[in-house]
Order: sequence, then structure tokens, then C-alpha cells
Amino acid sequence: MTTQPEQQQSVPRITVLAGGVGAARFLVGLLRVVDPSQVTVVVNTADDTVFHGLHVSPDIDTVVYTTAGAIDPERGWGLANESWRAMEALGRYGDAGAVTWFNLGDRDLATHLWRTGRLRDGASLTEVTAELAAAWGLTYRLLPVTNDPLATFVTTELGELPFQEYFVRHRHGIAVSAVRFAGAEFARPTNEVISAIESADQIIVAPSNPIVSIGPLLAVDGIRDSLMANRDRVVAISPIIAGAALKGPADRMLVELGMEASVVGVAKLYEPIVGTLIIDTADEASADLVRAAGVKVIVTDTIMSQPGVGDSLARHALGM
Ligand code: FO1
Repeated sequence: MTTQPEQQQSVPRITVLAGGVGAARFLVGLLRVVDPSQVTVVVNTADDTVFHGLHVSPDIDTVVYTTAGAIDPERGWGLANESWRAMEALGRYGDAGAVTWFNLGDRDLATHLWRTGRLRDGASLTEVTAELAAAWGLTYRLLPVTNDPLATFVTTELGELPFQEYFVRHRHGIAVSAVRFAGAEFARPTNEVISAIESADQIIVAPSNPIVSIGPLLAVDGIRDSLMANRDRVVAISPIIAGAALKGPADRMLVELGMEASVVGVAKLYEPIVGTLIIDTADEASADLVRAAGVKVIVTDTIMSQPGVGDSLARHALGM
């Protein structure tokens, strides 16, 4: 009797381009509906900053803590049940110039201490991020977009500010007239990132700020081209619902930079790299205008405040 070779069922590979809070919440749903080992998440590093000599990677940590179930759910950043004794103690040095407006919780500090030490020992951000993900028990692959320096600066009435000064110190309450990704001209995506995009069966652009969360990824050499070449497999989820962002300044930024704060504005911005845009049911009436911008449309619930919405959104993104 001849035996047939066992049929190999190929497992679809999913690559998600991600920023902070919105992306992290979407990933929780995605990781519930597919095997996490199918998933690679490419994260923005242009929000990274050095505070007190420590390398802080807000978007990586938000994704790690959220998908590990450890995030503070109200704030959307940092750890739940956090204490702030180190920050209180730092207040003593405030007059001497210590940064006290960016809050690093006591347990969160351990992440930055460890990351900084490993980087100083010569590990790459890709390596440290993999170690971090493993230490939190995560089984999907988490990749910083680049190991090279990349930093967002925004031009405001107060001059050009580093991103966290604008976002946290000024509570993103001042108008932005320009955005710059310092280092983008030299930053190279890692080989892992390019191969994760090129080998993916489905690429998902998470519901993140298109300008300062997804924008830096697209500014890294090769990523935009790679997405354009795979556009038919790219699905984005609009972070703008009924003209507003659920969290953060994406809606205001779009307008301040001369775009529309609407699903149509998002479609126009993403059209070169995205084949399909998922929009909320609140924006159903704009579906034809999104199509007219050259992008296919899926209309569904996208507000992930109710249990199950993230799972269903992930299934829509995967065409399941
Ligand atoms: N966001 C704030 O609004 N205030 C903070 O003090 C703050 C501290 C902080 C510390 C670590 C971390 O990983 C993130 C932190 N964030 C804080 C959030 C973060 O800076 C922004 O939400 C993102 O950079 C935008 O995606």
C-alpha cells in the first residue's frame, strides 16, 4: 500500500502595522480569533524618547502590556495597579531640571531599565523587543520597524517640539503645522520587517493615527514601496469615526495639515498603499466617497468598547 504524503495545510500569515492604544486594542481581538504564531506586529518607534537616560518605547510597551492583559485600561498606557514613588522622589530634582511631566510608573521603570541596559550591552531593539515579548508570555512576533534612530518632531506655535513634549507635556492641545521624522532618511527597516510584509497573506494597518503612528513606518525606506507592491492584500481600519478620533489628536492633526478628518480623508491618504478600508457603521453614508477615492470598503462596528467588537473587526479584516 502506498502512503500519501500528509497534506500540509498552509497557515495564513498576518502582518499588522501598529502604533499605540488603538492598535493594541485591535490586536487583543485579532489574537483571540487567530493562532498568535501566525501574527507579526510591526510597531512605530518614532515616539521613542530618552528620559533620565532610559530608552522609553511607548508604542512597543503599550502593545506588549495590552496584549499581555497588564495595561492600565483607563489610561491606555503604563501598567495597571501601578505605583509612582520614583516619580514622587524625582520631584525633589524638578527645580534642577528633572523631567517630571512624563510619568514613569515604578514597575514600568523596570522595563526601561532593562531595555536601556540591553541596548547599552549591544543588543538591537529588535532583540530586546523579542525578549520583552517573551518575558510577558506573548507568542506572536513583535518587531520594531527599525533598529535605527527615528524620532517624530512637530512644528507648532511654540516652535518645533519633540513628539512627547507636544503629546504629553502640552497634552496635544496646540496646533501642528508640520511633522518631521528625524532619521527617516537613514533608517533602514530590519530584514524581518520587510520579509514580514512581503510574505504576509494579509497585511492590516491598525486603527492608529495615520500621521504620527503609521506615518513614521511609511517614512522608513522600502516600507511604502513594499506596501504599494502588495496593496491588494492591505486592509486598513479607519481611526476616524464620524469625523473624530476616539483618542488622541488624529482628527485635529489631519485638518491642521490640510486633510479631511473623515473616512474619506483617511482613504485619500492611504489610497496608494491600501486596497480596502474598514469604516464604522456611523460612516456608512460615506462608503461611496471612499470607493470614489479608489479604495474598497467594508462597513462594520469598529468601536472596541464592547466585548466582541474587536474579534468581529479582526474577522472582517481577515475576510473570515
Ligand atoms: N501619556 C501621557 O499622556 N502622559 C504620560 O505621562 C505618559 C507616560 C508614559 C510612560 C510610558 C509609556 O510607555 C507611555 C506613556 N504615555 C504617557 C503614553 C504615550 O507617550 C503616548 O500615548 C504615545 O506616545 C502616543 O502613542
